[in-house]
Amino acid sequence: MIRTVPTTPIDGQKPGTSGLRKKVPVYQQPHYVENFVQSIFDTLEGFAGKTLIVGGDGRFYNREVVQKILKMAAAAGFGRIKVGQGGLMSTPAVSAVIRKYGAFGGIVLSASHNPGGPDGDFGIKYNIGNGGPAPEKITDAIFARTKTISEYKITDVPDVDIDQLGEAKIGDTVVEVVDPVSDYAELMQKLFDFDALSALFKSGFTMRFDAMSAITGPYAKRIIEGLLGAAPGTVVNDTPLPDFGGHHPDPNPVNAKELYDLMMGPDAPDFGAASDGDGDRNLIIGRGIFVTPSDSLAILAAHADLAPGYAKGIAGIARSMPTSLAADQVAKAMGIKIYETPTGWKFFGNLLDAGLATVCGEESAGTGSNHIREKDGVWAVLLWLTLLAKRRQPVIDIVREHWAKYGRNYYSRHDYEAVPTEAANGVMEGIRSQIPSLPGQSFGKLKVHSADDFAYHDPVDGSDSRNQGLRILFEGGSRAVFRLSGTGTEGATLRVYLERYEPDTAHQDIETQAALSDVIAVARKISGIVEKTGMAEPTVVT
Ligand code: VG1
Ligand code: CO
Repeated sequence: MIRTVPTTPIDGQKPGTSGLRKKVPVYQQPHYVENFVQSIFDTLEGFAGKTLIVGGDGRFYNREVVQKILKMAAAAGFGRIKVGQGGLMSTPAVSAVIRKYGAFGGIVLSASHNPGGPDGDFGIKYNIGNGGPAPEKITDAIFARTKTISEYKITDVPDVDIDQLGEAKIGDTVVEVVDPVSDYAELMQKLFDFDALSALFKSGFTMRFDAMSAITGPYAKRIIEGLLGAAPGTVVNDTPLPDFGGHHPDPNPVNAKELYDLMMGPDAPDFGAASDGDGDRNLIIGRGIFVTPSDSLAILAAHADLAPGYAKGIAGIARSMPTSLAADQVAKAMGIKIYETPTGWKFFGNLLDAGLATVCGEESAGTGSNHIREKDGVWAVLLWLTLLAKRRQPVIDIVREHWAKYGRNYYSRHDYEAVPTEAANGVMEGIRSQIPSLPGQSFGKLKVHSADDFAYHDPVDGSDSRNQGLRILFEGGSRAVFRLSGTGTEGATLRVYLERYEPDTAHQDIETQAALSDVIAVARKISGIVEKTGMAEPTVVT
């Protein structure tokens, strides 16, 4: 039944920040999926007879790719494949399921926060046995393999029915169609006090969870409405659709505008949240206040011990380099270590495995913990609910009290999207060339303390990752960081991260862009971004 198909290498199959992301039409080219999937299998060793987990966010082309993977994984010799019903499983759930069943690894089909649909994006990511994204050593090897591949193996069988729960066989391989939510929900019940959270909703607490027609709908519906008893209708846009119903499931105040407007208006519920395409990000909005992901990380880390899963306290906090320094203030006060890693969840895996960090987060709305090895949108919501159940205060008061105690890190990210690659590289090179001469220079009120090209030395496996973003640190705690996105599929995306520290409560209520105006001006001046890209303003400001 196994057919060996000759093929030739296809250019550009290099995994980025989080898997291989390309436009759907690129993925639809003959052999494109097969070459990449075979390259993953060719890179791995020792999986014969073992279990592989497969699931995706339901975006356009998900079902077709699931079938290809089932047939190829069977041909490669996996013993069992657990696939989510309908080909669906959120990224955090895949991670949880890999860990629960001691699977060899998993394949996540998603381009996460990138738009979906026939002209949207698709993505494939391999996760290792700890449940986390494959580290660079493996993704580099996969990429190398895509450049030499000459054949792939696939079983010649009809499509497997992935809509009915139960088991089928492809040759000797068992294909098990599983409920994508239940294992995940069970894990959440271990970490959080569901009785206390139910009591919160019983007391009249109201919330809206916007699943943006992506994968978290079934999870939020079952957990928040089903197990916690929130009112029906609390979870909106709860059916995963191939084109996300036209939503751009990147949960920020710009893309989740409907939720944002509701939360800023007179009819706002107590709490608002949203997640992204594959369910690993979270957006947190209180009545009248958007909580920046960096602040959210700091607040959750400071209160994680309220949840039974973290009752013993947390060992350390890890954040990606561009994420604000708010979490550092918390770590300092708690007397625990803070780790600063490059962007991308794969860099947290070793810290979590080694027990050095318990809570991790990124400025891009990713927060998570050692319960799995991915960021986790619904988890972050449940931890916020834990805090709200305990404190019975509005979100805005909790955030203000946090700032009063630790200082406020004003924070914003400016994205310049679809920039011609040469122009984007020109901006980065221009800044890089100034790095040696920047320290000591003054720009108005801001004096550069130090500047570098961020490199990370992994304290666990000793690996080094270079060129992970350009940092300019000013005296007093302000920062400007520049990086090129590793998830975009159109030209280049330049991300500019801006931050200012304000310990004085009298100055903690300024509008964010105004508060950051000096840093923004200096960042523009040093980078020459307006002249070099021809873009007077960023595409997205969050
Ligand atoms: C972006 C975010 C990064 C995140 C990555 C994957 O990467 O900045 O923090 O880990 O997306 O998130 P980049 O390289 O475009 O800046 V997800 O939820 O899209 O898998
Ligand atoms: Co995501």
